[in-house]
Amino acid sequence: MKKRLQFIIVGVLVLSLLFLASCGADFGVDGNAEQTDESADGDIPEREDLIVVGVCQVGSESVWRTANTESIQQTFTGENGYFLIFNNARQKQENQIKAVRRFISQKVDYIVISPITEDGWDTVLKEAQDAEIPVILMDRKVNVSDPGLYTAWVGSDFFLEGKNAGEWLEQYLEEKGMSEEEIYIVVLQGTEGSSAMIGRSKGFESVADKHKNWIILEKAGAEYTTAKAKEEMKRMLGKYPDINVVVSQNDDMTFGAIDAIEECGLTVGEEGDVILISFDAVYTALKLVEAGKIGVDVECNPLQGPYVESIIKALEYNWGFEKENYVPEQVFYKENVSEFLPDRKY
Ligand code: GZL
Repeated sequence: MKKRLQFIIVGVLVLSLLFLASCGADFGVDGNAEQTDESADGDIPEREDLIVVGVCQVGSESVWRTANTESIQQTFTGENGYFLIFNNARQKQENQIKAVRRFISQKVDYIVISPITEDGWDTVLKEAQDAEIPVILMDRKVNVSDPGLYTAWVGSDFFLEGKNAGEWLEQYLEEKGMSEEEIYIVVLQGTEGSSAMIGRSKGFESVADKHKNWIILEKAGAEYTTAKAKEEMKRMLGKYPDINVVVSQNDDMTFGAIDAIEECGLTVGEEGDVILISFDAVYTALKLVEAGKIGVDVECNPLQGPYVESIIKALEYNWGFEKENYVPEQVFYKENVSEFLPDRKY
């Protein structure tokens, strides 16, 4: 159902934004108000010529997340024909569910969600369906009884990411003549129950299970953050006398792991004590791949705004579209990374 936002005169808009700022709203890149938990629940004025999109983001836990948010905010701008209401759930699913309910009461045209975890979405997605507001999932997935509760999904193949990481390790060990040696592995996992954590774990383990000499000592939750990963890595270095490989499910955690390893007097990289496997492929991490400190970085492409917009356009103009939409990504290692660095966008 098409509802358009009547563009009110600039003076009234500025006064409204100043009022929102005084009651704790944050503002997005192009000045559209970000709704926080404290924001008013009032209806958006009758809409004429802008498509209103309510976006419910996981949080701001990582460099990847920042790039993902920027992609959304650079896509859904006023000049592109959108009014963006952006909510940062700060890692809490309850905040996401509240934001979705607020979007429903505000009668937005579309709801976009990056679900923090996969479970717990049936009820609120049914409410959006009853309100006839299409829901597009971005980045992570949901585990619901009826896939009809969401219109489409844009994101990565997390299982393949994990499998690619495992196959890189297979090849690396073979090249080093270590295929038969006992390899002690610890895993720094992302948010428990998140699609990326589930997929990357299963994908890597689908390869590890083929190697009896690969011993996964522990899988530690570190919430995709540098601080938690450093803490967990330090703890595991004290617990296990021999760690050969760290599988870190995002670059921010890898940065924390490197700090912990080096503070313990150990070294990382090909000639070092510990081999690092990472995910996301943000620029800073790729520089560490080039320097030989990270062995492999499996890209997870955060630039998903245009893909989400293409689904909204398809819905607006009754074009066809896929239910599942995978973003392009690749695997970086010392031998190939340098050629890609100049053009990296995040
Ligand atoms: C992956 C995304 C993950 C990233 C982390 O699609 O959900 O969440 O790998 C981010 O950096 O925090």
